[in-house]
Amino acid sequence: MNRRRFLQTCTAGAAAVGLGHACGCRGGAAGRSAAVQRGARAGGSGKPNVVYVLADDLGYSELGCYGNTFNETPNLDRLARQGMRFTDAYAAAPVCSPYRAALMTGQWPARIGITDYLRPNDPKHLPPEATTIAEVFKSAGYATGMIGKWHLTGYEHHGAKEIRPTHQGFDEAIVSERRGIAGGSYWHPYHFNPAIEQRLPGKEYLVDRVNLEAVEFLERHKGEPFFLYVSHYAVHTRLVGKPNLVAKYEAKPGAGKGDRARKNNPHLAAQLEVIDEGVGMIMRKLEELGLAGDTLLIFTGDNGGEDRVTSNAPLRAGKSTLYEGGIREPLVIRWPGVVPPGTVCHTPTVNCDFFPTFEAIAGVQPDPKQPVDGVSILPLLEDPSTRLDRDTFYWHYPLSKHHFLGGRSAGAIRKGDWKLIEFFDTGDVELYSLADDIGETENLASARPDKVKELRQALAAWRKRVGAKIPPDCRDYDPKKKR
Ligand SMILES: [Ca+2]
Repeated sequence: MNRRRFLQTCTAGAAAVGLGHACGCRGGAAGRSAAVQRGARAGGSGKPNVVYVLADDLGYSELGCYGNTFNETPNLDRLARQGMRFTDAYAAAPVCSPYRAALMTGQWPARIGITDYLRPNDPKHLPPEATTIAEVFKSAGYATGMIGKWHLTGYEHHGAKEIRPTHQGFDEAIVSERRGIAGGSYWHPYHFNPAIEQRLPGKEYLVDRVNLEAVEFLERHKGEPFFLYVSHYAVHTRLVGKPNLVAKYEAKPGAGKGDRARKNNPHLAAQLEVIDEGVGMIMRKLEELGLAGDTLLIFTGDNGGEDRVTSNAPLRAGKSTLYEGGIREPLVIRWPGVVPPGTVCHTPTVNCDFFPTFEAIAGVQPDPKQPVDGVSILPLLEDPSTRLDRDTFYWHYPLSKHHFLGGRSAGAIRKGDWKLIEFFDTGDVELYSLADDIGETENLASARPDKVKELRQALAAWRKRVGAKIPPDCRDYDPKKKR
């Protein structure tokens, strides 16, 4: 059996039983031996580095390489030319914390029990006993670091038990919150952690600071395999761009006005430009250190853009909803020697997939005690046309009142190109054919009762499998109830 065939068999086996690890090759160990050996340069450790850059609330349509003509993202566009761009990359949730829980553990948010964003005094946190991607890398001898937003715990400052990144496998947690998320605190001193000392001259801007810390981490750990998670607080509202960049975008044709513009938002564009600049700094630093060929560089977002400050068109709606605008994300991955440059992958993926993918890359045998819902995407990284034997994705987002951005208590399933959203508040369902209606404009529920029945049953069966609950107060509530 050749390597690719073996990988496919492995993925198929994993999908068939619903666990990313259940196959004999344990999440793609064969993929590792082949892909990793090709990715790692002669004389290297054989353990490729991984840099995962996450932008907060960055929608599907903001990057130049995703068709945006107002924002300027030259470095990310270059990254896409050198790597692979995904058109159907999903977030496991339409808001922050559950996305991050899924990223860390490879599990659906419903399984791990974090389905909404955590409040500052939340008694919930990512359980310390869960194995995280940082712990996976650490067990393989990697240096692990995260910079920026964590949002997987309540905070001591607000009377909660605080489980920090350093409790979850990260050796270093830099410029990270100790009292709630940034929420517009983009200038030093940072409201989310006043203990952070200024390091940049003049008025220090948070996105610049995160970028600086990222390249310094690379320099510090150049001699060993490393995993770096760069988790920007931008572009979460309230949007605050650097004045010179805001002025630049305000002067462009078609510019929206102010930080609440619903299209061509100059503040969003200004913030995104600095994130893009940081990706350029990381690319340059990797080149300079001779590590570009040994490093997977990943860029993505955690949930859809807030559609009161931007547009996710052609997708419908945005953050907090289970329409595509809330859950479909930009994803670009570069890995010289493994990922063919300038490729586009249309196979759907979800961010739970990174956990088994990283296990395969690091050569770590999975912990049999931790079920994993994602599958390794290594076969896609080598060949984007590979068909994974996994075609169904699930979302579970029970709310006891509407999200303040409009999201409703709901669950959703995508199977092939069919997508069903089941609203828990009213019991209504909507059915869309994404193949010819990416904007979810035509509800086919009454035209296709057979499909509705099939998908509803599959969604209910999945909820049972992963222990997803719909609390009574998340059904039939008064939509006007105040949060
Ligand atoms: Ca977010």
